[in-house]
Order: sequence, then C-alpha cells, then structure tokens
Amino acid sequence: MSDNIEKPSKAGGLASVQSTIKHVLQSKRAKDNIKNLLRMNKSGGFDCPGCAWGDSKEGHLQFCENGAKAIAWESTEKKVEADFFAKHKVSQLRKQSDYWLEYQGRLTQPMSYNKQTDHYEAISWADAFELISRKLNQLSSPNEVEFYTSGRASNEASYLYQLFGRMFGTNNFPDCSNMCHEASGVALNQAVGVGKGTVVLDDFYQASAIFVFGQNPGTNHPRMMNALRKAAKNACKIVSFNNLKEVALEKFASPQSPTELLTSAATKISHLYLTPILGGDMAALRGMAKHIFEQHNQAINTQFIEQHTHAYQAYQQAVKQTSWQSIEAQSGLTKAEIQQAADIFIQSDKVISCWAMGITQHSHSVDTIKEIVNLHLLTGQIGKPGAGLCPVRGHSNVQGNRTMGINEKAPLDFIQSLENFYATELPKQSGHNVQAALKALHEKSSKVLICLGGNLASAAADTEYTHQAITNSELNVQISTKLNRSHLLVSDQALILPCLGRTEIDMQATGPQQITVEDTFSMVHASSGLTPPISELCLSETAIVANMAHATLSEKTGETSINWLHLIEDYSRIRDLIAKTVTGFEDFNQKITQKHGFHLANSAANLTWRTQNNRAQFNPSALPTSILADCYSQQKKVANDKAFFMLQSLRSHDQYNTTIYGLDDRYRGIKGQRNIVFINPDDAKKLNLTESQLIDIHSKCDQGISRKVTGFSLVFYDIPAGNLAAYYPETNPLLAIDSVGKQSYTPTSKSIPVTICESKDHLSIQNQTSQE
Ligand SMILES: Nc1nc2c(c(=O)[nH]1)N[C@H]1C(S)=C(S)[C@@H](COP(=O)(O)OP(=O)(O)OC[C@H]3O[C@@H](n4cnc5c(=O)[nH]c(N)nc54)[C@H](O)[C@@H]3O)O[C@H]1N2
Ligand SMILES: Nc1nc2c(c(=O)[nH]1)N[C@H]1C(S)=C(S)[C@@H](COP(=O)(O)OP(=O)(O)OC[C@H]3O[C@@H](n4cnc5c(=O)[nH]c(N)nc54)[C@H](O)[C@@H]3O)O[C@H]1N2
Ligand SMILES: [Mo]
Repeated sequence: MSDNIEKPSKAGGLASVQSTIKHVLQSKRAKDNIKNLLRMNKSGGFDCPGCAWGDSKEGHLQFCENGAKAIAWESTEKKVEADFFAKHKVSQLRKQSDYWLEYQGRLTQPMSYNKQTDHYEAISWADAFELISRKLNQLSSPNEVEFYTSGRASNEASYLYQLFGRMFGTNNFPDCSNMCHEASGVALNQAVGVGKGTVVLDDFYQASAIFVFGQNPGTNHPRMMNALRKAAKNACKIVSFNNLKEVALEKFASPQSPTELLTSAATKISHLYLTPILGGDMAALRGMAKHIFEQHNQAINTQFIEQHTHAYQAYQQAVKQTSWQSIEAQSGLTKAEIQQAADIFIQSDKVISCWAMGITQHSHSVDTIKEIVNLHLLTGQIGKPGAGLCPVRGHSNVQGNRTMGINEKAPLDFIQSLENFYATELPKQSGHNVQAALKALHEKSSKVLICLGGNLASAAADTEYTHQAITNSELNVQISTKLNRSHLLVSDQALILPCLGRTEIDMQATGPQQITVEDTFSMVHASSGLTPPISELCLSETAIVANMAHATLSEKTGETSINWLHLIEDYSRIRDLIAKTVTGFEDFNQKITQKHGFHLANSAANLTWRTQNNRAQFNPSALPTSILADCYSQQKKVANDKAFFMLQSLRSHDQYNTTIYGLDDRYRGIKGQRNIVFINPDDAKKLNLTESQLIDIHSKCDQGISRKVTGFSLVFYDIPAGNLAAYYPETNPLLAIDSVGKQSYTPTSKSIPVTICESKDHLSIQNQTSQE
C-alpha cells in the first residue's frame, strides 16, 4: 500500500456528515435542499434518485451522503440557458470534460441544433414535437429508431414510452440495464423463473449470514450499510468477496449513532473478507460447493432438492469434475479460504447473497450468478424468511422500467396483454439492446436516437465507436436535466428536451402529480417532488413522452387510439392503464396510498418456479476456460506478457455513473485526481515502474484498432497481483464494442485485458518542456 494515500480506518461517521453539508451548501439552494433531505424516501416525499436500495421504516432521516450529493446536484440554482448555447459552439463544448459540462447547471428550455452555425438554438415545444413526428414518420421502417432509457424514469413515463415505441412499431428499447444487471435478469429467469431478487429489506434483519459479492455499498448503496451494520450487531455473519478491500465493508460508523459519529468507534462489518482475482467468483462458489460435497453432506438439503429442483445430478457431477487446482487458480483464493466461507454458509440457517457490478460485468456473469443460485438450491436457502437472492440494482427505478416493459425482448404475454387491451397488433420480434443499437447507428441502419435520460455517449463501451455511432444519427433527441456528452455528438438534427427532476413539483392540469418507482426489493411506492421547477419551460418526462407519442402517432394514422394528452392531465389515469395491462398492478392507484407502497409478489420467493419444467434449475456448467470475452480469443497468448493485466473499471466515491461530482475518492484515500490506476506494488516493481509514474494502458482487444488511454498515474494499492483498477468512464475507450458477456451482452467492464507501459505521451511532453 502506498505511503502517499491515506485510506480512512472506517467509512461513514463525521466525514460523511461534513461531505453532505458541503454538497448541500454548494448547491446554492441550501434551504430547499435541507427540506428535500428531510422528506427524502419518506411517505409523502420523493424517492431518492441515488440508488434502488429499499426504504427503511425505521429512523427519522432516510438519506445518505451520496443521496444528498445526487439531490444537491439536481437541485441547483445554476442554469444553462439559450445565451449559454449562443456563446458556445457545439464543437467548442465537445472539448470540455464531462465534469465541466454537467457543472454548468440545469437545462431550462428546449433547444435545437443548427448545423449551419454549429450552435444549439431555442425552439418551441410544439416545433420540437413536430420535428420528431416528421422525422419518425419519414423513416422507411419503424426499426430505424432507438428508444434508450436510463433507469431514473418513473413507471408512468416508462410505461407510456414503451407503449409509444411499440405502437410506432419497434421493440428497440436499449436501456442502462443492458450495461448493468442484465446478467442477473437472464440468469435468474433461467434458474428460478423470475428475473428479480427474492428478498425484502426485513430479511436482512433475520438473516444469520449475508454474502456480499462484487459490490461496494459504502459508496454506491450507502443506505445498505445501515442494514449491514444492524445485521452485524445482531451477530449475523457478513462475508465479503471483493477484488479490493473496500473500507465500508470492513468498518462502518453510522452517522445516526452519536458514539460512532463523534468518536473513533465503528461497527465491524465483515466477519470474513476474501479478495478473489477479477472474474474469480464462479470458481470460488464452485469451491464452496465442492467443500460441502466432500466434507459436509449433511448440509445438503435433499428434501428441498427433490421437491423443487432439476439437474441436481448433473450439477453434482460438474462440481466433482472441477479440480481444487483449477478453483484456486481461477479464484486466486486458497482452498482454506474458500472452505472458511463455505463453513459460514452451511453453519447459518438463513443466508442471503447480494451482488452487483463485480459479478455482472464479466464474460461469464450469467454462469457466475447461476453458481450463486446453485449454492442456495443445494442448501435450500431460498423462499424462507431471512434467506434468498439479492441482485442489488443501481438506478433508482431501473427495476420498475423493466416491469413497465422497457425491454428489447419483453415476454410474449406482456406484449399480448397490451395487444388485447389496446386492440392493436404490436411487434413481437426482439429489438436492439445497447450493443445492437450502437452497431445499427454506427452502420447507419438506425437513423434516430431518442434518449429518456442518461448519458449513453459516456456510459457505453468503446468510446470512439460509440461517439461515431451517436454522431451518425440523423436526429438525436436527448431528454435530460443536465448537459452532457450525448448532446454534443451531432451531425444533422438534434434536440435537447429539458425535463423536471425527482425533487421538483410536477404540476399538470389537475394539480401536482405523483409518480411511482419500484426498488430492488420489488416495493412499488409513490414519489412527489417538493421544490418549484428550475424553469417554467421544463416539462415532466411523462409529458414529453406523451407529447412525442401524440404528435407522432396521430400524424401516422390520423388519430390514435389513446388520448395521450388526456392521460397526462392526471397520472392516475396512466396508472389505471398499467393496472389493466401489467400483472401485479391491480388496484394500483389505491395500493400506492398505503404508507410504504406495496410489494410485487415474487414467484421464486414463494417456491413457485416459472421455468419450462416448473422446477428450479441447477446449472452444471464447467468453469470457463478463460474469463476473457470471446472477441479476445486470438489474444490469449499475450497472457504470458509480464506487462499483461486484467483491469476493472469502477466508480469513485464522488461520482454518479457518468456524472462526476468531484475528484476525490475518500474511502480509497484518493484526493483531487481521477486519471489513476490502482496497482499491486510488486507488479509495478517487476516492471520497474514507480509510484505516481504516468503510464499508458493498451487494450488487448485490438481487432485491428488500437485502443488506449494515456497519462494515468500509478497508485500502489492492496490489490491482487495481475489486477488493476481504474475509474469509469475514463477507461471506456479500452472496452471493445464486441467485448460483452455471454447471453447478457453487457460490456465486460470488470475484466478488460490490458498491457501497461511508461507513458510515451508524457515523455514527449517532458522532452518538449526540457527543450523549451
Ligand atoms: N454514489 C453512487 N451510487 C450509485 C452509482 C454511482 O455511480 N454513484 N451507480 C448506481 C448504479 S447504476 C449501479 S449499477 C450501482 C453500482 O454499484 P457497484 O456494483 O458497487 O459499483 P462499482 O463501483 O462498479 O463496484 C464494483 C465493486 O465490485 C468489485 N469487483 C470488481 N470486479 C470484481 C470481481 O470480479 N469479483 C469481486 N468479488 N469483486 C469485484 C470492485 O472492487 C467494487 O468494489 O450503484 C448505483 N449507485
Ligand atoms: N466501464 C464501465 N462502464 C459502465 C459501467 C461500469 O461500471 N464501467 N457501469 C454501467 C452501468 S451499471 C450503468 S447503469 C450505465 C449508466 O448509464 P446512464 O444511465 O446512461 O448514465 P448516467 O450517468 O446515470 O446518466 C447521467 C445523465 O442523466 C441525466 N439525468 C439525471 N437525472 C435525470 C432525470 O431525472 N431525468 C432525465 N431525463 N435525465 C436525468 C443527466 O442529464 C445526466 O447527464 O453505465 C454503464 N457503463
Ligand atoms: Mo447500473
């Protein structure tokens, strides 16, 4: 570990409170934002746009440091108005950093790109909708448009959005899930018949062991830390599998505990902390099962297996055939460490497994998640209180978006339900996911890109390819709160449509509206903004979608079977349509009047398996021969190169995905920089590289294209040999568009094969300076 960085001894505590206050003050709307924080995640208040963790019924304050950053960022008084765009050409704006772009403030009026002047210019809403309608109706096929969604959009907005897209004639619904938890949905659907987690928040307080795989909740789900802390205090054993020693998973101080806030006291979180090498979790899980078969047959729940499962023998055989040698080599853990974890698993009567991006963003993620399921089926740890599977979702309504039909391959019964109710025929063939959408735009077979939130340009892999793909669109429509790179990749027509954020009052003809969201525990509840909108010219996402649909579909058919503009006068009308067409939403409007909303039943949690043979499936896959995505196959020999590493791209404590709040990563001891790479000091020494030295990183998936990033500073860190870590999105240029997970098509953002070398660009700069 480096002497230069100061990693704190605990997460949370006073430093969290200080950081919260700093961000609230910086927003210049401190009074509004204090009011916002007090009503956040509470009945009658609004749902935090930070993450999808569920709301607790306990305690007075329901916000965390990073939730406070998210709302302070949204609820700022800084504005980007027409004069800003008059001052800056788009080509000039493109030279600015993502941080600078978003820092300019909130978008306040619709803008249209003028390619003659290279400026965005004000446009009326009516003209903007007319332009969209005209362009869409000129396409030679409805499949020439891509409807992207980021996971913040409400149930109401996303329901109307998918209905619009399908009525227009396409299933092209790429969404942020395709880059995130897609593998969880695929694996869980196949294994247990439902693509969602099987536990609720209360299960965390009943569990006797909680396994946390590939997740950094201290930064990305800070409210989960309260649940882990409470569980740990209740003698629940927490086991972390993480490539890095994340301080919050070691020790956490609750800002709501006076002792932990004001002294050095903290709660020890992990009972056991294992650091597998990148992509090594499947092997580790396989090893846990092997230990159970070899030494603890009594822990195998034969009754559960007989009653509920399929393919047990094949799985048992697969475990037998996996050698300890391959398990140790692929996991980077010792047999003894794996046995220790397995012992905790089987000594606990109720076990929950949680996971996030460290599991889902690999080539073999689907199999890894199935391996988690295998262990739970083997021991019957599912479908009982305090036990089950918990993919911890990212964006606050990403799960709800899928439930509402934002899905390029929505189940047939979902589409048929819409067809029956709306008495119309809808497309059934699969549409584009993010990778397919970018490829279609790149080759110009797709011509229009509409983004309901997010920042596809910076979030997606293969930056140069992605930028070209978005630039190729003939019309690029971005529905957003803040300026970002996706607005600047334009060549022909483009629109910036500014929308309200979660914190703002959504006033429609019948009064202020509520929206609804679904959290990671399938709890659906209402959210109401509290502060006045930043500008009278901002519309709600729901209203923007309805107006696009109204303009486009009435132009297409002369009339539409849906009165879109009537629906948005009162969002309960949209919820009535959802109630009639989406399973589990009967009496929707009535159910959201309950204080904490309602729970969508989960069949697997009720031991009902909606799989082909109505049984939960063991997965007998062998360990992958290589953890690299298929597109790297020709590169495998480079693994012998001593400058070869596996790189993971991850989040700092001061960012929300592509939104950078600041340049610190407090829990890892990093201050004021983002272009850094964490490296094991022994690896660096072998290459004669020193701390803080600038290096270049070359991706090993060339496919004839050189992918590299330059001038990254080395940080000596406690990280397994052969692995590197650096921040996303700065490292996205290294990820080839074809480097995706099997069956999930998710970019393999946590296993990028690279080589590193002393920075040549830096040397040339040094040489230049010395010559001057
Ligand atoms: N403040 C804040 N909150 C957020 C977000 C944000 O950017 N900022 N993003 C939101 C979104 S969309 C999402 S999806 C979630 C993301 O939440 P996380 O999944 O926690 O996000 P990452 O930063 O990608 O962290 C991945 C973690 O997995 C570990 N890891 C990486 N590879 C491996 C591996 O192969 N094995 C194991 N065992 N560990 C591994 C890394 O060391 C790191 O701790 O957070 C959501 N919440
Ligand atoms: N290398 C690498 N790449 C990754 C990842 C990784 O770990 N490594 N993680 C992936 C993951 S998990 C995800 S989810 C994606 C994230 O991909 P996205 O969801 O596309 O990206 P965000 O950064 O969350 O989007 C930020 C933008 O959303 C807009 N915005 C914010 N709030 C609102 C709102 O309320 N309404 C609307 N309409 N717009 C709003 C703002 O304009 C802001 O600029 O990135 C993925 N990319
Ligand atoms: Mo995500």
